[in-house]
Amino acid sequence: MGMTLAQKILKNHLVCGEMIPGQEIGIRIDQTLTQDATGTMAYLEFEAMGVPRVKTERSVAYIDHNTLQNGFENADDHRFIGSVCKKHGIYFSRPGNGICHQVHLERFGIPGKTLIGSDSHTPTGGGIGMIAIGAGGMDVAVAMGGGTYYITCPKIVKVNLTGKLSPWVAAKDVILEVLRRLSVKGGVGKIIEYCGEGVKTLSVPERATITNMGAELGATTSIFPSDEITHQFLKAQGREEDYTPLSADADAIYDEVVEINLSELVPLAACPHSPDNVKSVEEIGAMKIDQVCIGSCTNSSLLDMLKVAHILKGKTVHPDVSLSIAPGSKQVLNMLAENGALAILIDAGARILESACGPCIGMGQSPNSKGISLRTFNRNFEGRSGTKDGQIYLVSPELAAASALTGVLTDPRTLGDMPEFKLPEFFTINDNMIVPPVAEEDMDSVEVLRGPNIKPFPVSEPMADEITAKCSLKVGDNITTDHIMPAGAKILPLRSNIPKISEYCFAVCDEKFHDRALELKKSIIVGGSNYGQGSSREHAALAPLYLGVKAVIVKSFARIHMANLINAGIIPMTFQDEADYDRIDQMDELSMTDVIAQIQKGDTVTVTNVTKGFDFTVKVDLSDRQKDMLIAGGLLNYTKNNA
Ligand code: MIC
Ligand code: SF4
Repeated sequence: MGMTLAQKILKNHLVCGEMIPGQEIGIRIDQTLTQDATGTMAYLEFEAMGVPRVKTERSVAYIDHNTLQNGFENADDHRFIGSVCKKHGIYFSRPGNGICHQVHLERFGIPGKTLIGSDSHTPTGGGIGMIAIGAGGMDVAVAMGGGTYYITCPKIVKVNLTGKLSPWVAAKDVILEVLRRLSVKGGVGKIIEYCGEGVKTLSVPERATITNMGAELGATTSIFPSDEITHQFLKAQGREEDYTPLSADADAIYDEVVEINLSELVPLAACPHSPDNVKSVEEIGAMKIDQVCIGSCTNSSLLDMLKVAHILKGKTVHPDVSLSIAPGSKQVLNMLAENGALAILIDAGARILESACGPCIGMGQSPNSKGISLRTFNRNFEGRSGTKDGQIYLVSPELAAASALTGVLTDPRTLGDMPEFKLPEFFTINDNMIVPPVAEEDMDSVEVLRGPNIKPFPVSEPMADEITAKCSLKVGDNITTDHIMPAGAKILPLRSNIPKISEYCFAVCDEKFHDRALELKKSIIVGGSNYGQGSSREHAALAPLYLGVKAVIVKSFARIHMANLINAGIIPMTFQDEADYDRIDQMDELSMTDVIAQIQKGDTVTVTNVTKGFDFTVKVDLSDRQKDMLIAGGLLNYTKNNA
């Protein structure tokens, strides 16, 4: 039987388990990446493991999230990460060098390799045929130490692309269409594999836009074949030797097939407050806008910027609109400067930001009250922009630039003929902002620099056999990790200080949660479906751990967050009968006995709602390894016990 591309790469890296969808498999990881907002924790965890040098083929640390330095915290963390990298064998991409996913695609990604990153948009690497997966910091730390990475063997969905995009319709519209059809939960437990004739019409940066935002489907990852277009891209990056042609077998069997005719797509936008709330520009109409932000790991490539420059050339940003642009990497910014496009952007009135995540993670450029902001980003969760009532629409760079000029949502197809936008034959290569580690024999000479904001991470305890605790919080469906552990310029500098950052835990849903949880000492959270979607931030598990949360009972979980809970020693439980969700209120007392034996023996645990006087069943549908890890009290304890 033929294999899909994803299956081939997974099989090549299989360490344990059987490639049967739904079963746990362990894979060998060739490359890792971290960014600074999750990296400090990941490197503290790596240090705690006591492995002197990373064992991967390539590990890279990027500084791109916490670049607003209005206090010592972020700068201290950058220095900490830089020094750890130097010592332990990790390449360090300095602040200013760009967004992790963009730079990794340009300089390090290799078709057929496996990559895990402590950032949910790591699947960007799927644009050049990698199996690139977002993970929690602890999983990345273990992989750096040479440990196996475990996932649930995914189902493979084929997205069969036919036709060719019409002028001014973009790669962003492809992924928005997939999100419109499949929703933010549609990819859970699946890898999305792009195939078909239409693939050949898409450049590597366009493919990377699509795989990047596959994270919003909840997918394990997304992947494109590695073909002649990949070859040309790697050659233009001076890395032709990294090219291997890779594709699915002609008779590969997929679990699902989605047909998309590129020729039929139209400009789309994801409306507030979810990436799957997708409408066509026509349906939304000529809405007045206040702000446009172009950039983020989804749409900040040279190709994107050249399109924007073409649209803005000789024009002025509408007087009622603020336009900011963050090119994705130093390479992109450099090339824009060299070819004159940067002058065009500046001339039109764009506010040029440094090559970093910036407004995407609420690091500045929050819109005005109730402001309508068009962004080329990948997430528009409520409050993420930094303005609670901001109305964020996710759109293509073409649509964003056209609208920045008119002040209203504008169909880019009104721009007239579209010139052909081609990638350069050679990119400008200068890796002077990537610091290599010292040789192993010199590692003792490197001092790790720790700022006062870096506090040890909370240590979890082995699982208790009886858990009696109140429900400290009840929330609804689609809770994101931005709800659980918000980001933004004020909170992000606390990423290496769990006691402090936990003051903001769930503040978006309930400002009193932190105090209540601390007062209760131990508690249980109850939630709806797709709980923990979005970011990979393990802080969304570490802060609840610090606040005494012992278990989370929900209708269903998002993949990375569930793994992070297990790593932190918090039991993820799902309702066997979802109707029981309605029978629990916040502050009800819940009790379970013989927890360890029940989890060891089967996949269910009986919970008593002491307050309301009834029993209900929850599923703890985990692999034996995950069960052992929970019983040991999380990944670090488990690793220590097994060492
Ligand atoms: C995000 O886009 O939400 C982030 C910020 O990049 C996160 C990581 C983080 O919270 O640090 C992600 O996507 O994993
Ligand atoms: Fe950075 Fe935004 Fe991409 Fe996250 S989604 S890595 S914050 S640019």
